[in-house]
Amino acid sequence: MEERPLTGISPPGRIAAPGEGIGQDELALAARNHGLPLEALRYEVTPAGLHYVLVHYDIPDTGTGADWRLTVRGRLRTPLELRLRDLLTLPSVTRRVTMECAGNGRARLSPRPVSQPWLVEAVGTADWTGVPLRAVLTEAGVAPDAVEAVFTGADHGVERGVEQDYRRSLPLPVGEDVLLAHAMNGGPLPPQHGHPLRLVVPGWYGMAHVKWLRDIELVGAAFGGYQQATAYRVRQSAEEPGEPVTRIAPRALLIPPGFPDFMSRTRVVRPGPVRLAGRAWSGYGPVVRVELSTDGGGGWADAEVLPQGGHPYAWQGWHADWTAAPGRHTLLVRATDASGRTQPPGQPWNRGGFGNNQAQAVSVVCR
Ligand SMILES: Nc1nc2c(c(=O)[nH]1)N[C@H]1C(S)=C(S)[C@@H](COP(=O)(O)O)O[C@H]1N2
Ligand SMILES: [Mo]
Repeated sequence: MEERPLTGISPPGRIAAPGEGIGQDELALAARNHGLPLEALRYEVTPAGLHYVLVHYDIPDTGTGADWRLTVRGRLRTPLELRLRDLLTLPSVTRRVTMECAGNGRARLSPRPVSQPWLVEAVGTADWTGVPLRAVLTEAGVAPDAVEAVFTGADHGVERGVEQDYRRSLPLPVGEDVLLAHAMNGGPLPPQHGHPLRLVVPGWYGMAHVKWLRDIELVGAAFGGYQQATAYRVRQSAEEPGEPVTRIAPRALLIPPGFPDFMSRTRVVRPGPVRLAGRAWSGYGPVVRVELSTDGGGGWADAEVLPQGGHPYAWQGWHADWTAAPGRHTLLVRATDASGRTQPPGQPWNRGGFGNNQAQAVSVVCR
């Protein structure tokens, strides 16, 4: 359905007051939308149940998926109504893709935009199997005056006073890497990850990867829907139009070394050699450098970065050796990609809390 106002239940967009703690509203979102337990960075491919989850509204009831239909319509030659089983007969490809929520890092911002309060854990890597979107669009015959494809999920809700289906667009022509994915890590999509069909847009932040995909419409003008023109814009003030959120900024994360304290999550390591390792990724090309500081940013040394190994959209492993001395330490890590983008020491602040890729800091006690 078309977006329409539904007023009286949506709180306005809000920035937390200085020193204001995480509220019940943020906790309610955090308890639904889980992150990657950071020790799971050890897996090259994230087991599906450990992959981060973000769902704006409810996980829709998609049944067994047997009756699922994807409609393809708008500015094209032949409108299509594809049953899932028809899609499954088309040639599929599998791509290893690192996906990250654009709001990752939001809860570290000061002042904090009030929304899903991610720290750094909204990331995961999966093997997505699906039909290249281009193959379906070619079959439908895209009209010359089509400028964008609009993707609609089966989920429905209200956000900031706008009742809507979750809906996002991509400019045409779409990349040859974009998939209509029907499998994750070799099995059917789990309900929370878009069963039975989702879009996968390698290199882009999560919001573009529309789950529970039921409709694609080719349109002749830029899509101005809520998730495109109101949400997911980088802006300093509520009034400015801002820039759209698109590709993933570089980030490196550490597999937490040693063992944790339950509440503070401070890490404990023993004196002597410690292997530090983690993953690094960027939506702008391969990571070419990972640097590590073991003294809170005083000095930096290069870690060894593993090559992409045939998976251009997946994170890369990295490691470095550290000789831990008794005491308290702050480990910092930052990635630089082939485009020259890197991670700032401070926070790139914006009202939505998008793309905050400031270098990760990990507190370690050695004793
Ligand atoms: N239909 C639909 N698609 C969606 C969303 C949603 O709420 N509804 N959330 C988006 C956001 S913001 C992110 S970060 C990713 C998360 O994908 P995952 O839960 O499979 O990790 O899905 C995207 N696709
Ligand atoms: Mo997201």
